Amino acid sequence: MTKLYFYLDEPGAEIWQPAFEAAMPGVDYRPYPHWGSPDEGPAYLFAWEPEPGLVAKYPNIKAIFSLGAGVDHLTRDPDLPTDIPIIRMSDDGLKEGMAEFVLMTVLMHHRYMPRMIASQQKREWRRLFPPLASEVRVGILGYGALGKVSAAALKPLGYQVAAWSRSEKEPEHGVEHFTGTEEFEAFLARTDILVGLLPSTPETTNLLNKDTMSLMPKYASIINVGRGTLINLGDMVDLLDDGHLSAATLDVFVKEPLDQESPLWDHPKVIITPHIASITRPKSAAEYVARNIERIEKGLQPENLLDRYRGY
Ligand code: NDP
Ligand code: OXD
Repeated sequence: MTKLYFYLDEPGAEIWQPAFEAAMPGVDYRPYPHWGSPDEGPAYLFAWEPEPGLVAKYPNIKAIFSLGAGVDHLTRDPDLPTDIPIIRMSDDGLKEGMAEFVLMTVLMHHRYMPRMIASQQKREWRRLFPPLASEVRVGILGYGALGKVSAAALKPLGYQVAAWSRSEKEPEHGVEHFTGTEEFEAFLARTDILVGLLPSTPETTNLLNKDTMSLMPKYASIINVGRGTLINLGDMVDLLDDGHLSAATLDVFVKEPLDQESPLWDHPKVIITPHIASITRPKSAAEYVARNIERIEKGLQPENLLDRYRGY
């Protein structure tokens, strides 16, 4: 019988149990702290941000399923054993949710909604006339599972979509592609609305700073749904205040929840959402985990295995 440990850093473990029981009939589902002894035999772990040191106490864990597409909530544990395979979430629900959120926020930036909301708060009747979607250049940082579905959602509206990633890609679906550090500046220079969909790694940390964001056209805007480490927020606020950038929507932060004292909450050009751009949904996630446990048990490589060297 498959044993599945479950760890969530907030309440809600009970809504997952029926989904796992439906996807894996007979599963021995054990939400934390009811994991039992590690001597009871092998187990898989499905987790979001387990407390540091916990996983190391359970050498019976065969593989960890990240509840999210990102893995930084796991790998920041200094005691995490380096030999446990980690499988990233990439189920259909996560992709659909992200495509919706990116489409919504790109439309909001394109149609000047942050400025409309700021005007409303001042009771100001201020008419602004946006360009057509076909005149707006959207740039997606990261062209993986979520970058691709987001690009596909934007294209039918006519946006000029480009994407940037580490490795070269075949041109597809009319999305212009930029590769690596050599093409980063050209990518920024052609981007009016930038969507951050990168994992947190040493290479992506602080990638958007005063120098790089200044390369974007005047009145460009930023939507960050990847990880908070991407942006130097102090530099971003300076560029919003001096008018170089026109707006930012931020869904992810280095420290979550965002501090109560953060000046970002009140910034008239900033929209904050609490890491909900996309969420992992029990039914499709449980099916994804079940499918991958079956692969592991058959000796096959699971889908979306973390490459620890690349960091994603
Ligand atoms: P993928 O691994 O499928 O894609 C990652 C993309 O980033 C790839 O295109 C990769 O390039 C690119 N990339 C990574 N490092 C670099 C680099 N140094 N330079 C250029 N490109 C780089 O991940 P997903 O699309 O599934 O998820 C992306 C991120 O979104 C997650 O890591 C997570 O942090 C975040 N996320 C946020 C959510 C939210 O609710 N806010 C929800 C889900 C995910 P290449 O193609 O060449 O490998
Ligand atoms: C994430 C997620 O990795 O929610 O942020 O999937």
